[in-house]
Amino acid sequence: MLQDKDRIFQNLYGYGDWSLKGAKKRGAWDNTKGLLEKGKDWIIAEMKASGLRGRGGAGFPTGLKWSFMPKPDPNRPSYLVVNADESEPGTCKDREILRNDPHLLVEGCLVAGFAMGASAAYIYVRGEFIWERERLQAAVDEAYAANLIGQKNIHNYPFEIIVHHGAGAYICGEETALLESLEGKKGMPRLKPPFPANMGLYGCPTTVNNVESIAVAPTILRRGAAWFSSFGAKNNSGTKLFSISGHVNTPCNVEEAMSIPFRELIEKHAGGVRGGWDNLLAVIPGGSSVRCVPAAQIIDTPMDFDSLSALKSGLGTAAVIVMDKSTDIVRAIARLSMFYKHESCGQCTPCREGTGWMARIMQRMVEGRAQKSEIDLLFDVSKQIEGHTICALGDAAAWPIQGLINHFRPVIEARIDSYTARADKDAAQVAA
Ligand code: L3W
Ligand code: SF4
Repeated sequence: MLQDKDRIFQNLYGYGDWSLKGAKKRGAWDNTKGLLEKGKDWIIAEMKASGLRGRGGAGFPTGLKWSFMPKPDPNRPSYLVVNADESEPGTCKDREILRNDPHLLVEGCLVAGFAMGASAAYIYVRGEFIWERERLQAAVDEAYAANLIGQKNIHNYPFEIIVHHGAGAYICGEETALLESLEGKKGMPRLKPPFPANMGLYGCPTTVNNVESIAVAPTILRRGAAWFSSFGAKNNSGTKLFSISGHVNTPCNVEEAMSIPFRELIEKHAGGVRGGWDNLLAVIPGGSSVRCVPAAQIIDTPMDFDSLSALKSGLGTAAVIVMDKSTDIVRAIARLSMFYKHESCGQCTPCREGTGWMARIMQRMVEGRAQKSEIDLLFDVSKQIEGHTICALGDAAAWPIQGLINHFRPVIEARIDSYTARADKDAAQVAA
């Protein structure tokens, strides 16, 4: 288990002082100038060596992403954009950073912005996060007042931070929809390539990173890449915030070492599964956009990108949704299908039509009012959506259904049988 001294987020639960004074006592803003003086190349090399992979869901290597930014051009500014539009069902970790340790993010923006030659950071905050946005803005204001950021600051690197409040659309968490929204347009994903590093905000080079990815950067640089990469497994290093919800005794957010086995994570921090381990049905380990994993497969699995991918699921945002045997798993996945139908931006046909089609047939599966042959049809439709859309929302809508069919087909079939038997009985009674 990770020791307290190795936790980057020392004020995750908000017991301490969130302000600049409190943050400095915990080590934030400690010799930031010294870090910058080591130069951009050193920062990017150190981030690469740390093995940090993006904490927003995709797990793309952070140092590598920063290295994609072109050399500074006076006619074409570069930007850092922080994705604080945390909306993935089950995920509530970035919210705690904004509330309780916002200076880690503010300092991270300066360090990351410097490394990639950005003149400003835009932090895009989820629409529903009203007082989180106020808290973040207060921290940014403190940083300006203390000359830590701004055009003239003690770090000798002119840098602005702008907090932008979204309007509450899940799709604006997709990086290019977020950029459209920042530009004042409807939040609709762009085709990639070009990637934001070449053509991002206002057509300029831009890196979009998750809140947690940026907030951990200063501590990694201060304590060293070797320290960070000593946690977790190869290619899955570091510490990680997990949001544990559902049928556990004490749901929580916790920072743990990456690759901690699922059972250990739940026993140590969430008080075990409600009703004991024999009562575990399945887990969605990475926010709603990944396939569920049945109990027997996940119990001893290391909670990291590669181990969960090997189970055809994913670490995603590390939002661990635990379901015990009281769960109606068909209804639970049908509810997610409704969510994706509602959040689809509608600009590409497989997603616009497919999410609605899947949600309707899932509702019939919940009731048992379906033909067994439709299970394969549903799977086939999900396969036609996967990989055939502009952004990852299409995949995200398809995967939970594929997980359900792969692992729980007998549950769907039993429901259809039960409905058919009831219907036959009713028909016989009417005939009699
Ligand atoms: C330059 C290349 N840049 C990739 C960059 C790209 C992006 C990052 C990852 O989706 C997933 C999604 C959700 N040159 C590049 C390049 N990049 N190749 O690397 O890209 P990608 O396309 O793998 O992922 P994505 O589009 O960022 C994110 C899943 O995360 N998810 C989470 C969703 C919700 C939240 C939230 O509420 N906070 O994140 C959970 O699973 O479904 O699959 O920056 O530009 N050649
Ligand atoms: Fe919009 Fe869905 Fe297409 Fe993404 S996949 S661009 S959400 S219609």
